[in-house]
Amino acid sequence: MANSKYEYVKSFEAQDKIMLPNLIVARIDGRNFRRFSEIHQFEKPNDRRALKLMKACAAALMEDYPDIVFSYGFSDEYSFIFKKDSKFYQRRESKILSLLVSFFTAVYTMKWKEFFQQQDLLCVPSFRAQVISCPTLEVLQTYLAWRQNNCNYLQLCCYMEHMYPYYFRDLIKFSVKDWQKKPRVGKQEIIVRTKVSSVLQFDTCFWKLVESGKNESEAHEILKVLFTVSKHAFIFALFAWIIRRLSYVGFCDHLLCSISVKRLARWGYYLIGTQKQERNELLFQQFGINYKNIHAMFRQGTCLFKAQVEDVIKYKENGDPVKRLRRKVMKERSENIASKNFWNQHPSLVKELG
Ligand code: DGT
Ligand code: MG
Ligand code: MG
Ligand code: MG
Repeated sequence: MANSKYEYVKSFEAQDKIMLPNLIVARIDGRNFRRFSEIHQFEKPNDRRALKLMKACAAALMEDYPDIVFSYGFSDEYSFIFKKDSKFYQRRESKILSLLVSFFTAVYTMKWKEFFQQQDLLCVPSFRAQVISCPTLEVLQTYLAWRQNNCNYLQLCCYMEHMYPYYFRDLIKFSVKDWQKKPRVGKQEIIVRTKVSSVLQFDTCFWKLVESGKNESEAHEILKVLFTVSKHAFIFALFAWIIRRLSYVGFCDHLLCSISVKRLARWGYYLIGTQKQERNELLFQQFGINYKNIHAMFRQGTCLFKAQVEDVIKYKENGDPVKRLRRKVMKERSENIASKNFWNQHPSLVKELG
């Protein structure tokens, strides 16, 4: 087309280059996966097969595109992070997105049977993608922490749907750990956040009970007994929260001297903790589920890394293996991305991004 009468058309192409030094992050999300998960009878609240399939697609994508150095995902989404000086498709957004999303979707259908042996693929899965260009490593870290927070929050939402009618008419969200840092007030309600692991645990118990033939209200009745003590914990923490709130406006400073707000919260936390063991027992006795083994991937999402490994590429005539260093996608690791510890433990990742 060079120097032809058609060449000028090229100038009409949309300019969508992601400028250096921005880091390229591409996030893929399943379209209408609520319906997709119902059609294919995904287990609630988390379907191991579905999550593993997503992970396999992400890993395949990372193997094929060497510029992607890290990915994080949960539910129906994955974020892919490119190394900082990537020249992949001249850093053009439309090319990157279309490639990633078509590759991912194709692998998803291709690998379906590997993970869902008993379940046919009944409708076409589709994904959409968008680029987030992060100007610095700090922004990227915040972005990932935000996604992980969403992962936690989703679990929380499942829980709220079931718990709300019984215990949370006034108390909506509650976190014994966080509440002191960020007490929040809604319009009519005091908003407190529940510790995410208990949320997940409740949800797992709930759906397992439903699966075993109980209807939803029967399941509630069983779990209600296990949750009654928590109510006291909530009241303790609420109490402590009110005192703290009052202390902001200079009220009851003398009261604060005699009551340790922290101690109250810890008390509540302890009560919730003992409950947790009982629920773990229920899960283990009735369904043979060891809760400790399953909850990291569901709660934290999945991180995929690349690491240098020695790979055998061929064998010599005398049978000796010929080895090469190769970058391979590491298996899932569920970690707390928001913590400083995470980034300290992965200096090579920081080097590739920072
Ligand atoms: P969208 O992304 O706006 O087109 O709509 P959705 O429906 O994909 O919504 P999204 O992405 O916010 O939420 C993911 C949905 O996928 C959520 O409604 C539940 C479903 N889902 C994802 N993973 C699982 C799973 O492991 N088990 C079950 N039961 N559902 C899942
Ligand atoms: Mg979706
Ligand atoms: Mg959505
Ligand atoms: Mg999603």
